[in-house]
Amino acid sequence: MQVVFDDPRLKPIRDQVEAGQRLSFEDGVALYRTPDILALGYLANLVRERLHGSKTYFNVNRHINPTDVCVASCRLCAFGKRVRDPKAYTMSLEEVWQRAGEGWSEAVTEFHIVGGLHPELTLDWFCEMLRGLKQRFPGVHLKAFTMVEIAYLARRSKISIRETLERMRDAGMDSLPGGGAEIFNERVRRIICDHKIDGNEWLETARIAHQLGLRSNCTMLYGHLENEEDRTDHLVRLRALQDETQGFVTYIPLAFHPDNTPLQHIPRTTGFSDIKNIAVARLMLDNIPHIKAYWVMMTPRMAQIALKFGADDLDGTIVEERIYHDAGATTSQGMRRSELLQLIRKAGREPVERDTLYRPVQRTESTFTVLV
Ligand code: V47
Repeated sequence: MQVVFDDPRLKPIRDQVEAGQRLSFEDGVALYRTPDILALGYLANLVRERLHGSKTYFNVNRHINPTDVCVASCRLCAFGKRVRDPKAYTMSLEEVWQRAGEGWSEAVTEFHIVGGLHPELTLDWFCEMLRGLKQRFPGVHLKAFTMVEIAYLARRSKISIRETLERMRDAGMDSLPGGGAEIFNERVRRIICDHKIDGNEWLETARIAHQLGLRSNCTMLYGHLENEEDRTDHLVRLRALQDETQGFVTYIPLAFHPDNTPLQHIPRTTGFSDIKNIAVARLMLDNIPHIKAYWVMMTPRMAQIALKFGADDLDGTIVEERIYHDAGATTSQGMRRSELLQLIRKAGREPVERDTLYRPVQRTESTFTVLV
């Protein structure tokens, strides 16, 4: 099929993508600036199908947020609460373990565990939580704690990030989710999350995790105060670390949801920019295998469209999502496995249930085996 490219800036990029060559920072900025979303989609889909054909991955997972108490007070966030806020909650260990087993009967393969930066919960408490989960759910992968949580716990425990990660790994942590990266540019980061670790510290924590053999995801928060250069810089820095460690599994672009945050005057992102962020990522991140269209964030309909614009993954069943719903998300809090299958098929793609590390999962009734 001969696709007409309206934007002349995309012609040399097209040649490079077709030849499988790496795109530069300048190319990234041009991709973010182009209004030619269909040409962008064509190129991103070319790469997506080269890597994965029509396969579209999802998993059966459950989110657990043990606490929303957070000392950071980031302007981007509607989830974190001060310790004395009457609306704040902190689960006991028993509650975490009980919550993990609740919800739908479908056997989960992953717990996705993240929370606020609590001023009192200790590293030992989190290790106990992990050990208790592993004991009760030995077959479930524990994807737990953002780089920000790891760095915070290391500082509070007065030990290195390496030792913190080693202790958590030994307690049962299998990999790390991609949150907390936000945007690496210091000017913008200072405004949206000034009490968090900076971009270099986020990358260094990921580097150490990868060196210890732990895989992780990575994210970028867009649609607030950042510009095209900031976004491209973020992707290029993730790509450089990936060249070094090969530790990132999936990249997830996260659209800023402003409701109930101090930045609620900022308008919501459009479907156009959500799709564009998927496509540019697929083209720039030539060394990260998977691009996730997080359906909670994008809405299921836009996530379906994203599957033709570079994304090959939709995330999972989730069961109970809080971070985006506190910030005004109108999507449901979870989705059944059968609904995800249908969503992917209706988008003209081939669903593949995966575990956290993208090994196919085969189900018989309510049990599952990971095919290695
Ligand atoms: O770290 C917080 C972002 C992240 C808001 O690794 C917000 O598989 C938008 O990282 N509007 C948490 N975004 C979510 C996350 C994630 C989600 C799904 C899958 C994976 C994975 C990771 O959400 C936070 C922050 O970057 N966030 N507040 C907000 N108001």
